[in-house]
Amino acid sequence: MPMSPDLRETSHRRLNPLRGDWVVVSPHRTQRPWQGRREAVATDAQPRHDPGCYLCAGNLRANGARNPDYRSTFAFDNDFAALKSDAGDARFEDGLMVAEAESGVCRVICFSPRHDLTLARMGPAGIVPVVEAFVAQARELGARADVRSVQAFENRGEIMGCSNPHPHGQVWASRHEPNELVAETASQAAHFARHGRPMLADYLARELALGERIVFENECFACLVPFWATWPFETMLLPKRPLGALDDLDAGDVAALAAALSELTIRYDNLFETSFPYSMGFHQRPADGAPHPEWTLHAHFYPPLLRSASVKKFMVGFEMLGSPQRDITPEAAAGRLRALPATHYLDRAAPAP
Ligand code: H2U
Ligand code: ZN
Repeated sequence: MPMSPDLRETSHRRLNPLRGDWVVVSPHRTQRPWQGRREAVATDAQPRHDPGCYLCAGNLRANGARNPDYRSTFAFDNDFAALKSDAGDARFEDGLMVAEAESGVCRVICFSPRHDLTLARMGPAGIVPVVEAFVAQARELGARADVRSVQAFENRGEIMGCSNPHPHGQVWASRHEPNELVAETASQAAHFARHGRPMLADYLARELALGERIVFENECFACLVPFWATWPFETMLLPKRPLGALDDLDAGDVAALAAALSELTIRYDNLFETSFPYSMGFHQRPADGAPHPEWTLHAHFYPPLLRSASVKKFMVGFEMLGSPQRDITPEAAAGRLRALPATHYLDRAAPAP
């Protein structure tokens, strides 16, 4: 059943069934004038190799280790790892104050030796080794007895606090499931117990039938703006066949996922004709050896930009203290992303003079 026209024009709230919470949607509010903060837009052209970059091939890192002369991707243990594997088993409990040791492994993955590239500029074939590196890391770390959950992610752009423009991502493997994963495991398990089917497979089937929040699809993956999206141009990548973890991808899935990552990041760059910032990451089943048929591998993209390269969305006030809120509807955001060209704006032929 299509959504009632009333909800398209008036304030309402939408359930996020993955997290089990709500987002407030205010479609009537998009005309609000903006006199607030504009972000500086980083437009510096980057060199192919930066002698001062700690991620470029052959360079020294901050702790004195030297990167090899790598030609494709390169993974290393984070020199300032947030989680250490030798954290021990200590536990403290005093009423409401509870603490316990948390252990893990943090790695950095350079996507390319080229300092000046981003996923949006690497092309599908160039992204295949990046997906393969995420898969290899997730497989290796997920097989460890002291790891229960593996997060593979990319934090892109100065506005997101990314420390270096060199294309890179991270993998954090931890003894405990992090908060977001605990919530997603619980909601997917509850759906599976009730319906006998994975929640996100049911969700994608419905979205493909409706079409209005689909941005694009290829043979193995679909990209959509979730019905419950919080960030203005938030998207998810979902597999069309049952996949529970990066470990389950075959060669065809890897190629299709690389193509989807390429197309999405190009569309994002085209949205405001800027190198588009975001935090993205893959969510996958717990690495506890159980089959977890309830789980569907997926990627979330959380971009901060709202209406231009220089105006970002702030999650403050009611959103920090109450619930997140959005103005542009998920349907309108999907429509805008869908209408954009799939060719990068920097590759489009300049108009004849
Ligand atoms: P971000 O750009 O998302 O901050 O990630 C860069 C990571 O690289 C960060 O976690 C690590 C930082 O700890 N790093 C090293 O491991 N070695 C270095 O020489 C510098 C940065
Ligand atoms: Zn570099």
